[in-house]
Amino acid sequence: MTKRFLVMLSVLVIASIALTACGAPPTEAPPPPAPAETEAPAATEAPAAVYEGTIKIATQSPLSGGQSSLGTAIKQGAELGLEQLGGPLRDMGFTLELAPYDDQANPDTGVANAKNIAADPEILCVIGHLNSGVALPSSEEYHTAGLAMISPANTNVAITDRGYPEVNRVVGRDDVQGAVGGQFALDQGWESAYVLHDKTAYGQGLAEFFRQKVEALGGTVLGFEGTEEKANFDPIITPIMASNPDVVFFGGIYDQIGVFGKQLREKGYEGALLAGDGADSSTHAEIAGDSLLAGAGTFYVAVAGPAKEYPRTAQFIEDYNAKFSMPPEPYSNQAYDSAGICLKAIEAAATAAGGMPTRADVAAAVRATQDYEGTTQTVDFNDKGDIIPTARYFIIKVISADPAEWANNELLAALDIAPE
Ligand code: ABU
Repeated sequence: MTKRFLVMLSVLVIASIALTACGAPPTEAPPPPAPAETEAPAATEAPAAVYEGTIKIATQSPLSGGQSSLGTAIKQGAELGLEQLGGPLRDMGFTLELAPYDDQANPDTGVANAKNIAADPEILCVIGHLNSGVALPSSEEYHTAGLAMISPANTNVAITDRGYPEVNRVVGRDDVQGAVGGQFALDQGWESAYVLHDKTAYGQGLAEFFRQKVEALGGTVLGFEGTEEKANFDPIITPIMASNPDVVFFGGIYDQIGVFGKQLREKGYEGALLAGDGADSSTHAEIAGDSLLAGAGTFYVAVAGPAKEYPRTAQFIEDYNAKFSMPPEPYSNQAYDSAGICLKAIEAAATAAGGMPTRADVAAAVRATQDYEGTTQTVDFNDKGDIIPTARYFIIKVISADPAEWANNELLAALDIAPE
């Protein structure tokens, strides 16, 4: 071997050792990758439904002050509804709570409460209010928060005419109620009317619709006046007595109408006294007493009316009496039905979401309510949130001054009328 050959051989041997030490690729094919999992990839898997957490339904109505008998009826109706109709949501795993708020029949209080309601993420539906003048500004808050509201009592047309997708009602409207009152007055031969209202959205709106109908039918409106007076009506009664109308119509609530009516009769008015659904409370009889039966009598148009007038309310009346030791007042079964609609909508929205639904889900589900079998009627909503196909309007004559007999006042007519 030459010296040169030996040097080349050494270089080759050293290079070979170096390549092996550096992990040079083996000449064999690499082992196949581990077999893929047989289950579907996680990204396409539906997450398991999780039905847990607290769901609250709020009520807003006057629980204190002069209008609390109707406000309490709303709260209690909703409470019974939650207790009796909340089973499916509780069975799913949710905890249900009622969150009652006292709006004191005061718009500022209602709005302050509404802001608190909107700030509580557990509240998914609101049942309220009694007063349209409170419901209108409060529901601006619900609308902003995307929170469903069902009114068991509010009749002012703007409640639904604003077209808010969250705002619904299960009673009729004042354009119809006022017209029903005007038609009734003329049908009775009461051709001259003196019209009062309480300066609220409800009272004034209703009085306007009553006036329009009376005038359209050829009647005469001798006076049209708003008042917030609650104690001394002398300055208002004086021109009424001077003009001596066949009927005095008052768009307001019983705590004011009752005091006014009593003083009107004390001054010797012999004509008829007519009001809208705000007069429909047994507390009206407590306030006005025998004056309700004086002269040509006291009448009211009602949008809730006595619970016993509905075909499916027998069990509701029994259960309400048993739970609260008092008979249902107007709007209590409407609040019960409102609670049922809220609960059904939340259940549908939760099932679709596979867990806690959003407020938007619930509001959409409430508006999409189909053929809900309420105690008063089968409920659907039109695209504005008014109850369809019809709402019921009662014409009632007071026949007893006994508050315990209020639900037995004489039913003169019950009219089922579609929203205009
Ligand atoms: N309709 C109930 C009485 C009052 C309101 O709507 O304001």
